[in-house]
Amino acid sequence: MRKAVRFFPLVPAIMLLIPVIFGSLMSAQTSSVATPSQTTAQPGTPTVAEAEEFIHQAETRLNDLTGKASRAAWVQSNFITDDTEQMAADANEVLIGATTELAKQATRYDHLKLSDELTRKMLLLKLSAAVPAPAPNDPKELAEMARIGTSLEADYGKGKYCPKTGKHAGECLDITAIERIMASSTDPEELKDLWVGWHTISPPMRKRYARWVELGNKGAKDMGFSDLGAMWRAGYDMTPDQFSADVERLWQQVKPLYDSLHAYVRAKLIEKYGPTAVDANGMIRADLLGNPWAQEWGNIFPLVAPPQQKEPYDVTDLLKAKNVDAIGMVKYGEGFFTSMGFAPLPKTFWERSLFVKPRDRDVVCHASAWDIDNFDDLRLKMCIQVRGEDFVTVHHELGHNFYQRAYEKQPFLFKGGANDGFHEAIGDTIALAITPEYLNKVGLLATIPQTDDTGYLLRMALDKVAFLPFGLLIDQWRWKVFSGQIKPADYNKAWWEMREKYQGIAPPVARSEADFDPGAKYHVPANVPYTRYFLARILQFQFYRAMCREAGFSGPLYRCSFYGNKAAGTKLNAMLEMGQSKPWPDALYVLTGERQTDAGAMMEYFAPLKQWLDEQNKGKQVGWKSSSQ
Ligand code: X8Z
Ligand code: ZN
Repeated sequence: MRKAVRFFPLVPAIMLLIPVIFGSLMSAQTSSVATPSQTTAQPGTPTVAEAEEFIHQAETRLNDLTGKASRAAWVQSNFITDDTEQMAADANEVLIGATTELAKQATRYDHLKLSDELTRKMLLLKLSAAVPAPAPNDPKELAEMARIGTSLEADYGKGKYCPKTGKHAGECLDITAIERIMASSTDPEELKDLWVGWHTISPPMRKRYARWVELGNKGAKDMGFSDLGAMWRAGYDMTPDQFSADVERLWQQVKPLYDSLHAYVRAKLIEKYGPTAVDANGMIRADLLGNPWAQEWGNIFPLVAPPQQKEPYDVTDLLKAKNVDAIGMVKYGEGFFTSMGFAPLPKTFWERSLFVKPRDRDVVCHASAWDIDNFDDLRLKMCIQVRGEDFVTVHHELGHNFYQRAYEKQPFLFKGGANDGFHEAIGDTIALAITPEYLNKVGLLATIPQTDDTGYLLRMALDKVAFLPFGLLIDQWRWKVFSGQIKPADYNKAWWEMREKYQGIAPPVARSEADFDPGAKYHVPANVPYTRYFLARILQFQFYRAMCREAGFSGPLYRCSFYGNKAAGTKLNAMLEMGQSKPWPDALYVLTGERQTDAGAMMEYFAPLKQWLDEQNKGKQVGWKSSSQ
């Protein structure tokens, strides 16, 4: 589990930092937060000066170890071999061991009255072992956990489906190829075959995953948490229970929008594929939504577009028409940030990043942004395809890199997102501003179409709104796995109960406990927490609305772009450069003037579409019946 390293989405990096995040909360509400409770007996009563020295030493040590683990993880993700896997696991073992040890030692200073800054650092240090998981006490178990974590992610990276029959007989398809075909195929047999084929990569992970959960829980319990899920949820400046309730509040805020979209898309898919597109309870077949996990549905826009309102342009076509290649796409992304006043990326970013899939070896293609030395060795690792979807992902990843750059002057323990949802939201906020006006300004789109905006909004909703229940359910499943409510013998059954309940989708073929479908989604074998993406989907609209205000934009929210606007950039930077030095509501306040995560901006953005969807759905059933209800 290279999770210990500082990169996104690899928890690793994050973990150090991220845990930090919730630490802040604790300083505000000491008694109500889930503070790790164990104490490490040491002789003598410590002084404030010793506490300062302890934190100084801890930051120096962790800075060094994260750098080493990041480099090992970088090489391992770029050259997956047994040797690099072992080297990355070794470096990670050292890092996780040290982080856990320091987190425990920090409790020695609990009774001291420290400055706010030092109090927050202590909190963040205690939480820094949370992601992917703190080390169990037994060094053998720590080594085992590091090995399992690394091997699970490597197995995902090496995953391939080699069909024996059908259109792709004789080929071996990796996830990049499968995603590409599933994005455009409308052949239900082909889609089903690819879906089932990809899900064959994960059953071998099941046993190791269950063991990893056991070990992760041991570490979390040693740190005073009921289980690893509670420890993950402790990183949000409130108690784990308060965080669960907050997530539920947000879900209830956006669920009516999702339900309207689901009902509309379902009707269109029945028109296209006939009644077999949907099961008897009204759930949509999971392989028909343009994506192996049905997490974003933008690729099926042509199937569901409003009559006469086909999307007037397609970003993939625009990129291809201008011969923009992978690096060109990243240059556009960088250009957006620099137009708002951010400094360009360092030269080493261009020299050291991986932009395209190498032909001769296995790499972890899942996109990630790295901060190798916790300073300015920023890198992107992505198998970029020239298509609109990847254009958005490039902006997403650069958001991580520009955030990392913005907080580079913070001390080690404050280097991180205000919370992990913030880190995931920055690049997406910029990508929301890829409007027709923006594309026109940068020369990708010759003329701005003068059409009704329903098509544009529907296209956005297929990605942004459809994602919400998916963003939620992965950790709803994992939290229950960690707490023991879901037992290994029920992993797959419980997974599909969640998929049904939240997304209203059903597998194209019967599933059983011989399958391990959660393992076919990167973040499960890679042990990257996922609620961050749910939060980010909501936060990005809050950030976007605030930046549009700052830029003086008037008009429907979804037409706003702040490209070239220095005032919006300055305001964004003011939040980014804080890192995680303050509880996240303080950071949110700096950019938006608000202190609560709130889906109001997202609902405002999609309000005209919601009304339109509800008209289309008149007289039709909305919702579905899931077997667990
Ligand atoms: O994992 C990612 C990023 C890296 S942090 C590419 N995302 C989630 C996913 O792909 O499942 C971005 C959106 C959700
Ligand atoms: Zn990300």
